[in-house]
Amino acid sequence: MKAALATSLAALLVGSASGHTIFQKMYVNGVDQGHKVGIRVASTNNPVMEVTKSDIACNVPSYAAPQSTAVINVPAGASITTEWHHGISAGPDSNDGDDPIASSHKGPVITYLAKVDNAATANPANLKWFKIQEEGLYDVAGQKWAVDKVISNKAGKYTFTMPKCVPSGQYLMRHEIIALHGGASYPGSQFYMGCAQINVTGGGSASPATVSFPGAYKGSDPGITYPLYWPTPSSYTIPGPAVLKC
Ligand SMILES: *[C@@H]1O[C@H](CO)[C@@H](O)[C@H](O)[C@H]1NC(C)=O
Ligand SMILES: [Cu+2]
Repeated sequence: MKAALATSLAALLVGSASGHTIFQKMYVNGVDQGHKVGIRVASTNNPVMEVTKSDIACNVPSYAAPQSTAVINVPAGASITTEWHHGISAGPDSNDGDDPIASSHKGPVITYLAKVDNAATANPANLKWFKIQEEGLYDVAGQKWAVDKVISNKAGKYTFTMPKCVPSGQYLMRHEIIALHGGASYPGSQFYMGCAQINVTGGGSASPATVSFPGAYKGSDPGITYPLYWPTPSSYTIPGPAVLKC
């Protein structure tokens, strides 16, 4: 009985391992900025598993070659849409049941910015990050997570607003999905992120408190070690600091 349970659990884990994802495209006020343009696209769709590793900042350092040198202009207050896919693909892959990400991969979508001098060349180590967006379990009755919006219509898209008070200038934008299906113990939750190279224009004068990656997350955070399957989730505490309020 115990062995059978272990076997089926192992099968579940192997099955779900195929549903990974990559952040690879961005739209500003609905305008497509181009596939893999202005984004440090991870060279693998495998998740980062350990919050203490340097990869937790902007994913594996060997970004999908060639890494874009573009910097995307983002007016403060603009609508940003990101696009995720299971593999590297310019659009939805209708033949891939796990595109944009396997439906098992429930969890939050979170976005941070770090001020840099040159977004195209900035080293993601030792930056100071502040959170500009977060969404977790947004519909308890329907058990709907931010990731379900990414999966919606298989589009891989997620939309949020660049806060108006973010100061003008260049940033790395760390955009993240945390998949909680393995999160009953740590390490188990899967961290998917990519960093976009952006230039905020027409910004404000916020001076938000900052955190480091690694550093902002602990394996013991209630939003990281999280029992997704039982009991049925009634709340979820998104990890990291408070979102910037303008
Ligand atoms: C950022 O935007 C400002 C204001 O439009 C512009 O002067 C500057 O050249 C831009 N920088 C980059 C790297 O695009
Ligand atoms: Cu996965």
